Amino acid sequence: MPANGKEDGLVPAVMLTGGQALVVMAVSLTAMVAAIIFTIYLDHKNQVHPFPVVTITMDAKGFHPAILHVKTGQPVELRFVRREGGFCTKGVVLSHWGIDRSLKVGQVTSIVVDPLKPGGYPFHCRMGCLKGVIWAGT
Ligand SMILES: [Cu+2]
Repeated sequence: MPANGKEDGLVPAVMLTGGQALVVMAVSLTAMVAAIIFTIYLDHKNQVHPFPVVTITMDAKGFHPAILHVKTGQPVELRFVRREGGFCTKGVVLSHWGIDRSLKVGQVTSIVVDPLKPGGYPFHCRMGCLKGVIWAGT
């Protein structure tokens, strides 16, 4: 039997004294903490884009895609690309967030939104004739 019966379940193959068991535990804990810190570091390093990006082109017929499916509670970057110079594609309105942004022909306009609750978040041109919706699900 080891000096301290409690260590039996931890290291059954080796008989450890209480002091040795403490050292093993300390080393394991240190390794675990180091692994966690390293994982966080790697995550941080790899996060070029911390949230999803969706590109939406816009022409006289509307938004493409007009229906987006995203995750609730996570920001999403919408990249609007205006394909033509018609009056309808001059801007996009995301009323839930109070956003009204002008779009320039051939340019990318980035808008980050955060759908906090599941459901539909409509967007449209300034007159409301071209429509789309962001569906936030789980
Ligand atoms: Cu319009």
